[in-house]
Amino acid sequence: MVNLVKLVALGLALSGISTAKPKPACKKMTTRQEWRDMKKADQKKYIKAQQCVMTSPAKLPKLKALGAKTRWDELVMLHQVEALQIHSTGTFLPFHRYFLHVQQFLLGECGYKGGLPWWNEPLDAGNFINSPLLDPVYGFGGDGTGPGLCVDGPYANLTVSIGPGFHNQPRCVNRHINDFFSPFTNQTFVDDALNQPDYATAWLAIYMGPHLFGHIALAMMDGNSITSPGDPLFFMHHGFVDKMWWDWQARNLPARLSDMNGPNAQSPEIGFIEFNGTMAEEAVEQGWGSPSPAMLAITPNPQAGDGGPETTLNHVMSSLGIIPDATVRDVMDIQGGYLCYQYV
Ligand SMILES: [Cu+2]
Repeated sequence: MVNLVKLVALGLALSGISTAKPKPACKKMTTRQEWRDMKKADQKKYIKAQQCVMTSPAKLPKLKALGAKTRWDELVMLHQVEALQIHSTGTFLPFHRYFLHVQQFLLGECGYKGGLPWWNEPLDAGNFINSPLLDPVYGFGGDGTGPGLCVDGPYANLTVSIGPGFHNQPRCVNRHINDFFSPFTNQTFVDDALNQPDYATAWLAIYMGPHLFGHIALAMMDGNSITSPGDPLFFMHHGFVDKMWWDWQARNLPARLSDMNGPNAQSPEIGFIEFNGTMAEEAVEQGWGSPSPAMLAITPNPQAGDGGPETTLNHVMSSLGIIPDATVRDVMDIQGGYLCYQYV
């Protein structure tokens, strides 16, 4: 009997069929819980680590030279420097998945070992203002008040020095809740995105649907598209965005773990697809200004790995040195080894 098993194994080996079990790609799984499913103690741990990142001094000389004062500023600056290649593009979803991974790394520097929380926005669509996520103790603080629309809660009295747009001026964490637009994050719009047949339409439906309207309804950091990650609430919103992509992928993993396309940079004629006007007109109308020559000097080539204007699995994503570069292929599977997390 043993010999027979051995013979069969040998035959399979000779025929090129491996009998070895595939090695588990994912070793230490973290779990991303919806904020209100977390224990109060875990919410506190997350908030404390966020505060720590926001007050830890910047480390990277090239980002300090451009105005980053804290580790948090470095993270916001990453989003600022690459803003014109990670929005309105096919790289939007993979880059923001990578961006959350960079945030996880920075939280880890501050001792945080848990998974990243996320916000199930359909539960609060139309009523963001009363969301438990805006709690001043077990949440991210509420609607901004006063002239700067500064938030209360754990992120009050903290300063972010990156933004708005391509300017760098110290500001409080600020936001302005608008429940006229928050209904567009409801389950109907989520389902519309999840029902898209392929990546080309799915990224657009996520981007122009719940993602965009969540941003409009929260108006984080002056409602600024370039530097909204200055508000920690950004990462709860983008956990929701990332989960939408994963839920879409999970409906057909064999096809969707490799479905990738779309431009890898904004076209100068179009700029952000959600705003009218060319890139140059948007820079003026939105008050962003333009990247300085020093900023352009550290901006990655948006075609890196692609060799052309279309996003591929070989596309190289850079965090400007906060963590090593990764490819789009690395982040396609949230349990592929490079990433190792699950949404519950
Ligand atoms: Cu973004």
